Amino acid sequence: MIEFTRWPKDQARHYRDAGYWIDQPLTQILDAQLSAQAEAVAIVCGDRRITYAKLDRMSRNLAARLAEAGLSQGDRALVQLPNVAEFYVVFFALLRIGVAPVNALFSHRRMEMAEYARQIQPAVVIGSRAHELFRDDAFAAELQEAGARHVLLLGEDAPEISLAHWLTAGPELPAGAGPSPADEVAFFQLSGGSTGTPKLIPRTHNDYDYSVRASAEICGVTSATRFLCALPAAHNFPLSSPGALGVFHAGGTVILAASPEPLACFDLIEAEGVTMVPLVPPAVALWLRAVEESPERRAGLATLDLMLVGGASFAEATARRVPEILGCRLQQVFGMAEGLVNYTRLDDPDGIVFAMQGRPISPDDEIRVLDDQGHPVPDGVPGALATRGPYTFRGYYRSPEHNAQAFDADGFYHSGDVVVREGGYLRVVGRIKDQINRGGEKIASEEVENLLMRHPDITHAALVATPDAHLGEKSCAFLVLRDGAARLSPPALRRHLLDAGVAEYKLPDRFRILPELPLTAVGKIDKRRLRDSLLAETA
Ligand code: J2J
Repeated sequence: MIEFTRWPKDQARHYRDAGYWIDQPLTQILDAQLSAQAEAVAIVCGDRRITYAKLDRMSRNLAARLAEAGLSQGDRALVQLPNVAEFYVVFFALLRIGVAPVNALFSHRRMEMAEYARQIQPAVVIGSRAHELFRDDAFAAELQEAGARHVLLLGEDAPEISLAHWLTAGPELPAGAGPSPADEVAFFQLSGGSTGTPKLIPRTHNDYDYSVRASAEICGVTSATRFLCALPAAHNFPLSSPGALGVFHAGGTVILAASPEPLACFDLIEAEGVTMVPLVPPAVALWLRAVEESPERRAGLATLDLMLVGGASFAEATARRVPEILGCRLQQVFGMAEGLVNYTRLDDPDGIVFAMQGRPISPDDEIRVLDDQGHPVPDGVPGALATRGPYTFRGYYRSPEHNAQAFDADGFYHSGDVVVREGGYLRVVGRIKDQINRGGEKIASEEVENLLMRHPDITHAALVATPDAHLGEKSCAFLVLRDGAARLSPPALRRHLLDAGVAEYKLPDRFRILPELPLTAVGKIDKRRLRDSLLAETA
């Protein structure tokens, strides 16, 4: 079994007694639909309409072939697929034989992928020829040298390594194969991160399944729901809040889009009768603008009933325009891949729906809002969010030092968000973690700083957030150069980072060279002063 930090026994017992943990594997989501409505369409992907029966068949085919190839419970997989039906096929296939995937984002590049591989030592890697890393066989060979037994690729013809081939009928699933027990690790979620290396979040069947079931109910998902997945399918929000899994749980249909670009999405909404869509705030702004520019576009959105917005801070003024301009209801979501998810409720008054980021899913989500000394603050006063509960993890994978900082003695996870609590609802008002939230994409400052400092001419680096009208935040890197170093241009700096293999969304939007970085009284880099200096520049 895969090691992870378990919940204390008494809490685990309570979560079972309360009916949150029902000891079913996540594959039960599919099994249930197979008996209920096998011929209903589960996924629309381009021209393909994939029924629940077909989704089940393809994922069983892959599971059986992988089992025959020697994969079994406790193995790990590294998966990187774009928004295609195969993403869900592969997810269920791996879970069916107890293989735990890391689902990397398609925007991840060599650095992230190599780091995930280093951490989980995957037995199988599933990628796409459409990604630069798998365009030729060099990276696949590297992974195989490091121990991966199989690399399967979407868009490949050679049967031995063609994902499409592995999805066709082959051997029977061996009798002994099956999902890992429900209180063991099902898969790893990706942390937005605030440390030098990307961190992985072990999620068990029990905890994730509860968050999915409860989310589906809170968001009113039914078999009539037609859900547009335009955010990266692997991300926790479109996967589980209520996400594609919540839609499969209720027997609805997931319609895949390549990106949240409004015009392509509007066409899909009209053609497919989409009823529900999760979006990040910058995408909402694009959708609003597209309808404001051409009001006749609104008619095509007639079926759209509910827009879920989360991932980054969402201005109340923009929130109010969602029903007004797009003609649908709004539900705010404040969630995290680590666990805790908050929703405004469908029957909440406007004052809450537009101004708050929601309240927790579960009556047993415990929330603490703390001051600098770790003491609880009263309602209405901003403080740091700490939480534990039936679907909030208890430790990053193999990261004892970081866990010692991220968790307190009571097992509460400190998310690094600054929130205000009012009447049980939370509003996100700031952040204490060293992270940049670039339109919902999270950048760990330390990770980029370390890469910058690998440049021979850079002695100090500090990455800070700057306000941005469209993305909410962009990033600016402050650099100190080695004495006598020639000036470095922004393109040269970006090239240095791209050569290091980092995802493009992590590239600093701006660079500033300083003779030295300002320090706080205790000798740490004074990021507040750096941020203020940027504000002064634009003022
Ligand atoms: C402000 N900040 C928010 C919000 C997340 C549902 C929805 C989102 C995520 C997600 C998710 C925010 N307002 N409404 O996993 O299941 C910031 C916070 C939080 C971090 C988590 C889900 N919603 N955030 O965004 O793991 O800083 O998950 O701690 O990517 O995003 O990021 P992530």
